[in-house]
Amino acid sequence: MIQEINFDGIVGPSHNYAGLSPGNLAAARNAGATSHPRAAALQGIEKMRRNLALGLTQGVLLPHPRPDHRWLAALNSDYATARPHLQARAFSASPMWAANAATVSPAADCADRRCHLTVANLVTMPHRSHEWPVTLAQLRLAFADSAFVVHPPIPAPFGDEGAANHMRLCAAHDAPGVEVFVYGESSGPFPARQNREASEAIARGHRLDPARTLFVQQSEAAIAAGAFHNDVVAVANERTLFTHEHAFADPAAFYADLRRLLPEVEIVEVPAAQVSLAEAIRSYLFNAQLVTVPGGGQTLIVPGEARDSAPVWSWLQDHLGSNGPIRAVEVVDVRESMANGGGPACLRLRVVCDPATVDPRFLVDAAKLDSIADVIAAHWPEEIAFDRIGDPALLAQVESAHRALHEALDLVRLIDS
Ligand code: SUG
Repeated sequence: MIQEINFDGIVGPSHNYAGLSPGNLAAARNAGATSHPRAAALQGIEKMRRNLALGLTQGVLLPHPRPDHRWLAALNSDYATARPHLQARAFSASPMWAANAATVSPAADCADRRCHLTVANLVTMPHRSHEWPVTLAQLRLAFADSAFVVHPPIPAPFGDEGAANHMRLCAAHDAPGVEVFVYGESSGPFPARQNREASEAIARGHRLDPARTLFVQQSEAAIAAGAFHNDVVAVANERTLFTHEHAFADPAAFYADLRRLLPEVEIVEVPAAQVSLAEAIRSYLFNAQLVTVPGGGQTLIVPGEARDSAPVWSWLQDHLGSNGPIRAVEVVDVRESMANGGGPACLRLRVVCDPATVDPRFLVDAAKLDSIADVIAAHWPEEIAFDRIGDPALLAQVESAHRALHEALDLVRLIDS
C-alpha cells in the first residue's frame, strides 16, 4: 500500500560541534562545545520509536564513514596531516540530516508513474559537499526496485539541499500533488543554499507536470534571520501548509497559486506579531514533522525547544483549541541535533511509496530499533570535546562504531564497496 515513510538519518559516532555552517545560528552559537554522540543518536532512536507508536512506517539512513578519507585523498591530503579546518570538514556527522539527502517526487506526480529521487549536491557548505556519493550508494540500494528512479546530483555550481527546500501538497499521499520548490537569493550576510536552476533541473528530471509545479522564492528576511533551509520556517503535509508569515518573498502570489491548483488546501500562517521570525527559528516550531496519523488527523512533532518558548507554546495551544488542521502536538527531545541547527524535520527524509518495494534492511520496527540502540550504547563515544577531533584514538573508535552498525544491519557492503 502506498504510504509516507520517514527515513531518519541515524546520528553518526563523530557528531560534534565545529561551527561549520555560516547562517545556521544554532551551529555557530555552539561552535567549540562538547558534543554527546551517544546521547544524540539515542535521542534520534527515541524519536523513531515515537513515530512507530503513532502507527507510522519508519526507515533509516546510515551514518557515513568518517573521517571521509576518499574526500581528503581527492584533496591530496590525509587525516593525520590535514589542517584542522579540513579535518573537521572530513569528520562532520552532517549526513544525519536526511532532509538534505535528496529531493523525492512520489510516483503519482511523475509522468512515468515511478517515484523519483535526486541526491542533493550540498555544494554550498564544504563539509556537506562530499556527502552525496555515499548517500547515492545508500539510495541506490534502498530503492533498487523498478518502482524508483534514483538520479545523480545536479552539477555544481547550482546548489541543491534536497527535501529541506521542497514541499508537496496533495489531497492524500497517493494522489497527484502540487510540488513546491523553494529557492533562495541572498544579498544579506548568509548564503542562499538552494539555487532555482537546480530546482528546475530536478523537476525536469522527475518528469513533473509543469502546470502543477511551483518555484517559490524564500524571503531574504528569513535567510538573514537564520532560515538557511525553507523547512526552518514552513512545512507541508497533504492539504496543509503550515508556515511563518515571513517565510516567502511573495506569499500572496504563492498562496493564490496553491489555491488555484489545490482548492482544498489549508494554509495555516503564523503571524509575526504572535511568533517573530527570530523566535520561530530559535524554537524550530516549523522544523516539525507534520504527519497524518492512521485514522486521519494531523499531528505536529515538535522539538522540546518549541515547548520552552512561551509565544510558540501559546500559539500551539490556541490552534489546538480551534478547529484547525493540527489536532495533536508531540514533543520530542533532539537537543544534541538541535544544537547544530537540526530539528525533528531535518532528521528525516519522506518517501511516499509501497514499503514492500524498499530494501527491508532500511526499514525498522521496535525490535530493530532496540538492536540499533544496543550498538550505539556499546560503541558510540560518550562525548567529543572539540579539541579531540584530530585524535587517532577517537578516529579508531568512530570507525569501529560505524562498522559495528553496518554489521548489525547487514549492510557492510556499503563500506567495502
Ligand atoms: O546544513 N548543520 C546542518 C543542519 C541541517 C539542518 N537540516 C535541515 N534544515 N533540513 C546544516 O547547516 C552543522 C555542522 C557543524 O557545524 O559542525 C551543520 O552542518
